[in-house]
Amino acid sequence: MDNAMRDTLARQGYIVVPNVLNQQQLDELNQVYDQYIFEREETLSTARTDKQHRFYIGARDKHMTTDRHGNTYMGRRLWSKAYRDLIDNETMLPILEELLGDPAWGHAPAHMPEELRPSFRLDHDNIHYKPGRKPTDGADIGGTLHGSPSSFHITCVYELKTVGPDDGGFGCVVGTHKPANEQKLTGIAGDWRRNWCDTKWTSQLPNWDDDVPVHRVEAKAGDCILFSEKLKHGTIPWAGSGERRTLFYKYVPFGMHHGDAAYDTNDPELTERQKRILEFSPCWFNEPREDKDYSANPALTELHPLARVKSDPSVLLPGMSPPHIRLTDETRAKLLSAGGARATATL
Ligand SMILES: O=C(O)CCC(=O)C(=O)O
Repeated sequence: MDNAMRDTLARQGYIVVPNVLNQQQLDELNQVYDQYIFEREETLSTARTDKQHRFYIGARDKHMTTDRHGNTYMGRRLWSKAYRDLIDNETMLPILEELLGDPAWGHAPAHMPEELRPSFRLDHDNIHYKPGRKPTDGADIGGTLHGSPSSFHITCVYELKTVGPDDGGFGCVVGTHKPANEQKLTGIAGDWRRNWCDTKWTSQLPNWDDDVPVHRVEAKAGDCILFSEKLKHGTIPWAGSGERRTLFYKYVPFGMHHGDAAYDTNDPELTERQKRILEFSPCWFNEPREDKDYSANPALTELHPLARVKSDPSVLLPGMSPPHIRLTDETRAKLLSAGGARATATL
């Protein structure tokens, strides 16, 4: 990442990295995607699924396996060399290492030891597909705004087909990864989460604050939109005459829980580096979600000895906020009493 990219990312909360994938990679990724869409359509047409939702690919078939630490993983279906290679794409890898490893960006907790900082993890992935729109097609309502300055994950958005200026797809409220700008957005009277973008089917609130403009992000096939999940973002209704084919790879700093997808790390075709990026950390700076069952994943509950109740904000780039360290009340109390001055000093 050069300084111009760093400045843009610090200001906007996202950047578009051009030409990350070449034509051969795009062809291979699209070929597997084609097959998936074909199978999906067959299943859904027999199930008579609602037309509006049929092209959203969310849950995928799973294949369970267990790693050397006794953690259980679910394999994913869109899995071929081209997809595996996206885990540690050579252009995006050094950018991710920097953003997820340097606590100045507000993703890695400040108390994470330096030797662990290069070790980030692919937390989960996602896919959005939309068929090309015809004038006779019904409304597409898009999605609500989400993301928060206390988030700590980073997403690489790979476009497998070009997204033009009025097509829709990824949109965001520029600069809202910083709390001062987020407050301008959340201070807008009305349902700003839903009414954030002017399209054929949706409208932006008339009292929108010009200091926090919405960007409809265009990208060529092969570009990667990298955004911080601190940024308020969402899906703009799809209006393109061509398809939307987008892949989302969501990464977290070492030792941070988010969605915890759990990949098949026993796949013999993964490289050592890819396995390292997929594997759960042996210990954590935050705690697992209470809404999930971690009994099959013992390593997901081990707190790192240097865990703290909050990340020290003094290391941050101007205007940035620290990651939220999710801990139970019990752990928080334990850390505060055991760590004494060390734990409270960062409060
Ligand atoms: O590109 C999009 O459709 C928005 C994606 C999104 O909201 C997300 O990844 O959380």
